[in-house]
Amino acid sequence: MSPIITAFANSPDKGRGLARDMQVRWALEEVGQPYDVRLLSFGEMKEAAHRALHPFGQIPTYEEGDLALFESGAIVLHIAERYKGLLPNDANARSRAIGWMFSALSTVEPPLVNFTTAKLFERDTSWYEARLPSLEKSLRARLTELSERLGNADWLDGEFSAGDLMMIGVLRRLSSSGILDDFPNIKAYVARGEARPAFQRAFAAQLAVFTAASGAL
Ligand code: GTB
Repeated sequence: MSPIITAFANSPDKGRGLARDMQVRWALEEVGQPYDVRLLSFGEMKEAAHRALHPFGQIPTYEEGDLALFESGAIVLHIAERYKGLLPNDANARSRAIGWMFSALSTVEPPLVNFTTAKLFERDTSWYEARLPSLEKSLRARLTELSERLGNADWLDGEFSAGDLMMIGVLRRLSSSGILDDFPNIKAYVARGEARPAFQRAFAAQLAVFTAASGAL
């Protein structure tokens, strides 16, 4: 039986692959594991049946036999441990790759989300003009540190790993902001990830969902 994941029936990102089922789809494509998708409306995500899988009523979830998981990072880590191709064999390199997964979600993503959320949803607040420069400063500081560590390398630590997958998944949310133009090696890193055949297949699959939903409107 193939694993089943959940995704938006009609993603607000309009098929740009920014919702977090994208990372799960990408991981499954990297390891060559077919999967099924259960599409959910916003209403269905908040119903008891889905909350039994996801306490916060969100996507993505992952079901495989009697295992049910939520949290994209935990799901990608499970896939990387269960199937070959996303974590190195060497124990120390493996731990470092997992460290990069945590770093993506807990060190790089917070300043990025603070900044993008303010830009998207908080323009009308009284504090927007005063607060945005400090949010941008924090984000740029973190990107500078990441850029210095990445240097001229293709990936963060040797071969492509689940750490890169999660990091690129986070960084892609900056693609339309123009900020990555100031960090050419990070921009090239994101493009390298997006050029991977597994990414392309995952992207096409989520875009097909959005295209079908738009046609049905
Ligand atoms: N920490 C959780 C994880 O990593 O799995 C976060 C899960 C999460 O944020 N899920 C979002 C969700 O279900 C979708 S991905 N939201 C509905 C709700 O909370 O009611 C976040 C997301 C949504 C939309 C865009 N977009 O339109 O660009 C990008 C990212």
